[in-house]
Amino acid sequence: KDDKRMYFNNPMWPGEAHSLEVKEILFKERSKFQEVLVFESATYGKVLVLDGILQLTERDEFAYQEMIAHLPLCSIKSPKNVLVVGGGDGGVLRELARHSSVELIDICEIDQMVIDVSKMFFPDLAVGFEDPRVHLHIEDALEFIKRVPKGKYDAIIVDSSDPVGPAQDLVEKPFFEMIANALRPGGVLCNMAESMWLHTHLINDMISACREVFKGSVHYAWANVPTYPSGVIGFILCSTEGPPVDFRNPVNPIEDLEGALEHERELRFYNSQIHRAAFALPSFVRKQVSCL
Ligand code: AAT
Repeated sequence: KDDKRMYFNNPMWPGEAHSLEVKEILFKERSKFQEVLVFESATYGKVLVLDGILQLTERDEFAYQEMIAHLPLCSIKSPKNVLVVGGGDGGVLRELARHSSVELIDICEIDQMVIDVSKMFFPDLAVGFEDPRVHLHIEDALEFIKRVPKGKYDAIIVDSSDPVGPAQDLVEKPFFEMIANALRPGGVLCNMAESMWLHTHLINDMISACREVFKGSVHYAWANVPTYPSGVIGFILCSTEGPPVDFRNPVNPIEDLEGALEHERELRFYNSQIHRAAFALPSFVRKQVSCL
């Protein structure tokens, strides 16, 4: 009975759980912010778990990292300055490296232990930190963002954990206001935005807050990632007032970017067709999620 209670009591997805067979626990420690766990699974490679919530597996991480990075960066011409919030594993940085127009990548991750663990167990993701354009800031993003000069970034990617724990404030309007301030006119935000099967309420709240703050456009896109709850994950894409951004049609197609496809790691999920398709929403979502 206790096992059952433990298994099904996550507030983000009560009453359901997805299992992976554990072959071996490789790392388990409590950082200042969360419990960090890495295990070798039977069929998905190594898995990173924070506070009991799966963050990535070696087998399907590319779908999430490619989408959260390229949806925003392929929606504007020649992005130069980019901020990543969270993303301490380095996977998003690895994807940003494909964009040769990018000159500066700031990353603000709250937990040094996530970075250390990624360097130890996920070298294919942590490789992202080796790019000389990357500048690492270990801090709560809520504090970091306050000091960013107005209009500094062309794109901001919020690759943060679910809003229970240290990422709680990152889905609220005050944070979005600071993000909008940190973006140039016509700059873009791509924010991890949960599952349309499980979190319509949260998605609705995030979209309404974004609509109030971002005077350009606000859209929802999604991708399937088998090991995230319900097998899908969404993204909110917003632009600030300025040159209009039509997220649904990539103006900076990845196929035309020099070096992006010939990179030593090939793209395994994202392409321009997937980009366009990601904005097509099932009817129940169009009905339940307001203002899309
Ligand atoms: N690319 C892997 C996916 C993640 S990792 C989320 C990261 O956000 C974690 O490393 C966590 O330490 C960091 N983080 C959480 N709160 C903050 C904060 N306030 N400031 C800076 N970084 C933060 C996300 C997976 C999504 C899972 C969907 N269910």
